[in-house]
Amino acid sequence: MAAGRLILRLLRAPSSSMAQCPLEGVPPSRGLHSGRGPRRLSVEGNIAVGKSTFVKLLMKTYPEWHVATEPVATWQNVQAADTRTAYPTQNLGNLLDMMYQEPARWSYTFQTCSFMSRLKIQLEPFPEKLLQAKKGVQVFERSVFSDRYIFAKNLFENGSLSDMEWHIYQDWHSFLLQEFASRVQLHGLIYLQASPQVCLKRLHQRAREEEKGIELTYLEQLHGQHEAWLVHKTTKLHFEALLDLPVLVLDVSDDFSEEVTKQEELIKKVNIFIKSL
Ligand code: UDP
Ligand code: D5M
Ligand code: MG
Repeated sequence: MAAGRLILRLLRAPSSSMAQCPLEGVPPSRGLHSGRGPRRLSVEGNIAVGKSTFVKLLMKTYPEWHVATEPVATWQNVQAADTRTAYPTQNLGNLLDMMYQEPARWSYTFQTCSFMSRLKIQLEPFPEKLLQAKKGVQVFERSVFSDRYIFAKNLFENGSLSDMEWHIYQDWHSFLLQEFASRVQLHGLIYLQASPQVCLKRLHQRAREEEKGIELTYLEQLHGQHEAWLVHKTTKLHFEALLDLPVLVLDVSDDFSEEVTKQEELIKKVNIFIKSL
């Protein structure tokens, strides 16, 4: 049996929370990074908490880093491609909108689409600038893991995915990520934390058309999923590589989009975190 297969057991994360670390918000070094290749991080957090704003700040501060934003535009405009040339041939519609309009009909389809787009991004070869950098850093806006442990899990729990869909989803998610384990590995997570109320305010401010029906209850559910996975560590995980993954919790309740002092404070914590990996 391949060693990777032994990993696929139902495992539970240890109960200790990085948020309880003595150095506020910064976990101790776990030595997870082998010293070769870039450090790979994912920025996690509720809808509209400020992930895109935050990764833009990282790009501005560290132009040498490689940052992959969430492929929302792909989901808003799903294209059928010619099977031989791979050129888009037909616009199939806005899957993000379809999911919010009819969750029970489209949530499973959305999971297949979002997972595939995230997997492709996480599997992309390292860009040249990262290969040349001595200590390269690659940052993803969300990951194949939040797809499952935040969204798919929540959609199952709120009834938008059936037992059958949830079972099939978990089966292929585990299988594929076990196969690609070393290539999708992350070295740390940055959790942007704010109350569901703050997120709702920012969501209204952003005014993305597809999201106008989102209610506080949905953001509360997603907040609970983030806290369970990244703070309380009570979410049952299925990949050994996730179990001891360092988590940097950043409180972004106060506006950081225009506040230079707040931005500097966040960047300082990220800096210490990266060095600890
Ligand atoms: N935003 C804000 N203050 C912040 C962070 C974000 O007002 O400290 C606004 C941002 O300008 C945008 C909305 O909140 O209008 C959602 O931010 P973003 O798209 O970055 O959130 P994401 O969904 O990527 O987490
Ligand atoms: O997230 C972008 C939008 O996409 C937001 O409406 C949430 C939604 N999203 C992202 N991933 C998923 C999955 N896997 N299932 C359901 N909905 C999802 P934002 O937080 O605005 O960057
Ligand atoms: Mg975003």
